[in-house]
Amino acid sequence: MSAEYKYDIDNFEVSNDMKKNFDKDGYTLIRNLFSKDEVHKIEKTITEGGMMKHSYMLLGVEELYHYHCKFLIKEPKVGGSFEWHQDYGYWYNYCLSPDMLAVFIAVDECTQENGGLVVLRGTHKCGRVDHGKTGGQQGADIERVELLKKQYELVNVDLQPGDVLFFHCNLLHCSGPNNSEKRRLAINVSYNEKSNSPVKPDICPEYTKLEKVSDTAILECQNYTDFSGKNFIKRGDDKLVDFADQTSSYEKSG
Ligand SMILES: O=C(O)CCC(=O)C(=O)O
Repeated sequence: MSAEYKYDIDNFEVSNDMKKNFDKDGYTLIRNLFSKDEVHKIEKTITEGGMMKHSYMLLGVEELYHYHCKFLIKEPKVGGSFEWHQDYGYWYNYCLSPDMLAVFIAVDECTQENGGLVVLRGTHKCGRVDHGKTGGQQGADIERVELLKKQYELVNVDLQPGDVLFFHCNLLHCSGPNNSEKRRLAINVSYNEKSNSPVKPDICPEYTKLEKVSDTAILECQNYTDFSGKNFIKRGDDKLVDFADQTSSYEKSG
């Protein structure tokens, strides 16, 4: 496992050591980046604020902007595996450089038991692998993944609520099904570099200045239900809709 860091709100900065680890392994794990109270508020916004109707079953150096964000829910016993893939395997269709990053935030415990992440440490250095249909999803070329598995370490990334994994868009990763009794809720936030804005029409936004908020913004926020101004991807036909414009097909039983 790569080095892990623990968040301390009064004394935390991105160190050279963290950057070095990210360059070497393709990811950096920050434990407890979100406190219990923050995680509780995030969870409440997703599960009680009405966002669930937008869910669907799963079948550094430059200025960054928010590319998109998804909440990833694996209900107990419903499966929800992700095939081996690189995020840039898809984003390549719109953005010319792999100068992009994913930030995986555990809202529930995300362990191997309930479909947590598995990464192939260091594979962000291998370039983009071809992606095609695998098991009903877009996944990385299986033959190449099998070869890479012989040379790169497979790491189970088990996260507790509030832990955050920052990972490079070319890092190969996957996750198994949730066969357990525990729900697995996470948020994956992606960032892109300013100069790497999509060059083709994309449902994800072009460069838009990212306004930083304070470290206490989540705790101060009292809005769980107003998503005005936010767009959601419409299930199935890759179109953007606003919050009201989606009929719920979220089924707890899967
Ligand atoms: O939620 C998961 O288990 C994996 C998500 C993932 O790999 C992705 O969103 O790219």
